[in-house]
Amino acid sequence: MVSNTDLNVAVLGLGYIGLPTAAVIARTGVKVLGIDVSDHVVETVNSGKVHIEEVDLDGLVSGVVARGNLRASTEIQPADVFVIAVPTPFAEDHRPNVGYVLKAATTIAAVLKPGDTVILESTSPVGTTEQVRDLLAELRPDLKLPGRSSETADVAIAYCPERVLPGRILVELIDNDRVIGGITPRCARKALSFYRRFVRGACVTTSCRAAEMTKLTENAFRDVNIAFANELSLVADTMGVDVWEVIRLANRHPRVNILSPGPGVGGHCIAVDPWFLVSAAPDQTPLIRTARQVNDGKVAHTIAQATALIDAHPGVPVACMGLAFKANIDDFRESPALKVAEALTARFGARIRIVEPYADALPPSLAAATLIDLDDAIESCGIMIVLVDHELFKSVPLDERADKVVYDTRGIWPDQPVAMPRAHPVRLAG
Ligand code: SAJ
Repeated sequence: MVSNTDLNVAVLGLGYIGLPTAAVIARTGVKVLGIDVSDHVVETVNSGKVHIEEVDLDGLVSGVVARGNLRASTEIQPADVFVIAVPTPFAEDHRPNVGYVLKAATTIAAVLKPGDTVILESTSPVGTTEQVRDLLAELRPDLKLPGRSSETADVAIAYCPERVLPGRILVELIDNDRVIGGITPRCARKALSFYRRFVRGACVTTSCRAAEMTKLTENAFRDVNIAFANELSLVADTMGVDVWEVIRLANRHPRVNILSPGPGVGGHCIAVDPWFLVSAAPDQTPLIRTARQVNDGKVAHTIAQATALIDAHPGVPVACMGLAFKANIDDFRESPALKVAEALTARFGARIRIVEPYADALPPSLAAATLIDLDDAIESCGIMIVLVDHELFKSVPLDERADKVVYDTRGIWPDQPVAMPRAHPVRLAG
């Protein structure tokens, strides 16, 4: 096996997954070139800094850049292993867009040589790895590509989905098990030998199609389970029961493990990936589709509840607690909290105060609101709407909020005297 110091790896896409992946590989002594289309990203990384917030990533990146093991560029160079970690968004009709993946494959085609390995990590619809193979075959007719004939292929192509949780990325990149799907078993074994260099978790090999579907299945599983919790919260509201208590009690059953309701499901994964299954098999996925609709519908429900509460207390300043899509991160993409804050700001204007420890300024959509800190909110706001379960918010003791009107969508203050508006009828989104 080639030693780490003799291996050259190119990581295409230096986002939330690509940059931590590139840095973790570079830490093992491998020479890593990070490719990104953004000059800003490339310059930031080359100066040893990071353009995204992730626990401990800044120190890691500055170290591997200083040692010369990680470098960024907008231009591809030859490498032994290519890792594609670009976004796979979906269009208005929820169909996945694999355009960035195919563009990355086109970039790789220019420098691909016999012996190389190409690994797709981006969450992708089933069949995308084969699509990458077909594109490479078209662009490089001089190379023998896997699965197209019985001859031994010149290059290996595999799919290995990332599974890391924002906020724990550097730990989970090393410790999580990995599913490695090859176009052929030989491809899978080649990719396996690469992941073994830096992954401590078990690495399991399979076909690329099974690996692609596994990734979508994991996120659809979580979405369906959150939808169950969100639906329960609507039922409990209607019945005047505390959903958090019900879930706590039900979870004492040895085979019940209900997740937490919230103001909706955000982020760029759980709210997106289930649609890849639905759009591939619309007639077979009523449950997965409905879960998406229940979770999206929870945003509108939260807005309606909060609006009713604010209307019932004219003139009282309102603290919207949190904008991030989940606790303790600075990521606001697809954030239900942000959507709720936007709707309330559009309606109530300057009455809305935002508390978000992870934001330095408010986005233009919240221009009419004010960003204040937690102490100011406790002092000045009679209504508190908890949208994110940041640790900072959990630490507010009851005596500092006992006299507030609270709408706690995350269940962080179980001791709060109840002050919820009446439930609204369930509406499915989309
Ligand atoms: N949420 C709830 N209730 C819960 C759990 C989550 O409302 O009980 C909400 C969160 O507040 C957030 C959204 O769901 O708005 C998603 O958060 P998350 O923590 O469930 O997931 P992500 O999007 O940060 O990361 C997920 C993870 N997938 C699974 O847990 C199956 C991660 O391992 C994946 O790598 C990531 O998606 C991805 O990139 O696909």
